[in-house]
Amino acid sequence: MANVAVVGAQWGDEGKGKIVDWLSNRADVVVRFQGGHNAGHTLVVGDKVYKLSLLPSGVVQGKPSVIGNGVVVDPRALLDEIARIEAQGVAITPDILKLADNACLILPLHRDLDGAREAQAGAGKIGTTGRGIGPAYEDKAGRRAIRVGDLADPEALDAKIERLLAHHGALRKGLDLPEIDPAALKAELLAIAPRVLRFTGEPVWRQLDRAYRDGKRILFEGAQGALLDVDHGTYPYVTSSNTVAGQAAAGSGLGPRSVGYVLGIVKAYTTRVGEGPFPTELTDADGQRLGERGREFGTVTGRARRCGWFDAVLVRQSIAVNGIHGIALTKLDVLDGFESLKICVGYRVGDRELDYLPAGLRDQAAAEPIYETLEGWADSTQGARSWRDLPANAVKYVRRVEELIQAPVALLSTSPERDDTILMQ
Ligand code: 2SA
Ligand code: MG
Repeated sequence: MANVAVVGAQWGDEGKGKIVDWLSNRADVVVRFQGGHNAGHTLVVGDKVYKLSLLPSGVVQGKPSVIGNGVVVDPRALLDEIARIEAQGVAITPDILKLADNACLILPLHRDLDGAREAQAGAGKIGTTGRGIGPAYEDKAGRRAIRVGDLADPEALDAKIERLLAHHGALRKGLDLPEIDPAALKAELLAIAPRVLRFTGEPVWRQLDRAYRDGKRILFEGAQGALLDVDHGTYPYVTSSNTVAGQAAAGSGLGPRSVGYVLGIVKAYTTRVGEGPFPTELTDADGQRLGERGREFGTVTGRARRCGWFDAVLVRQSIAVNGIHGIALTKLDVLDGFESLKICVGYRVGDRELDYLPAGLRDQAAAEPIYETLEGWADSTQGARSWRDLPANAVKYVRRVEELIQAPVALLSTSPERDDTILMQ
């Protein structure tokens, strides 16, 4: 098996957790390369359900798991999550978890800013997860972030905190947030430093380079989805990181040659949480049915997800910008019992017909889907473990999806259970 990068090809929540878990069984190292605890991956293993936000899915299997430099790390959230997963009987030792010392931290002041800005924006809000992700990436790009490795250098921390607070002080004043005491922030950071630093050591890029040279199988675990990518997504209704497969290289410190296969995770219909354009959104009974049958509530914030028909235009675009070799199609069973199903094959924007999503927000919001209708199937596909178990119309749906998105279905997942996965090739 080549080194695989797994990325979401829609707006996140495509069911990456299950596929990553399935693949991490076959990998030697699992790496997160972007995002933070805004991700939410649910793993179902036997009768146990693990909910991961920041930890790479490999930890559940006891595989060496790397939080790469491209991730923004809330140290409190990290320690809480470790405690929660350990309470479920999974040991997370420094042999298992490796944290990049050049990853940037999310601090309480980032969460404050995220929340205050969203509140102030009113109807213009992004609908963020409120975890401080955006503000943390702003500070990273603004070259004033505090990084994991800085926790090991108490003396240098004062100047860094001062620099950071010079920026945040002004912002907080404008938002009526209380002033931050630098000494208190420093004390807080130093108090948790040892528990975070135990997961650091040899540079992560070097550990990964060695693993690569030794022929170890590396799995890159993406979070969110391509339509939430800060460059390629529905900007500004996006997250603040690059979520596309190219980031696997930059966000881990292993170059692009190390990624052999890009697997896109694609849900058999479409969902999104938060605000922003969504051409195939359904606000009728069909949409409600997708949400109920698909249990479409966010892992992280519990918010109900917006639901709609499969959008082949978006996914085809995603496949191009990610360089996706093949897809894992998930949650096909949610479509069981619909009399007919629609697939979006183009957009009407004013008097133009487009076969891609335009970059401008106004055009995105105005895009009217052009649909193709397919017959549904009455029988259940849930738990199907081979092609032969699928009703003929379900097979037709999958084949049509492949044609439209110009990529093969490599895996078909028919329930949250690890073993209900059909290998198509
Ligand atoms: P933020 O908090 O700054 O990243 O929010 C910006 C926008 O990005 C959306 N967002 C998400 N949408 C869906 N799923 C997300 N996380 C997963 C989950 C993860 C996954 O299951 O909850 O599949 O990896 C996620 N994270 C951010 C958010 O709704 C805003 O629209
Ligand atoms: Mg999710």
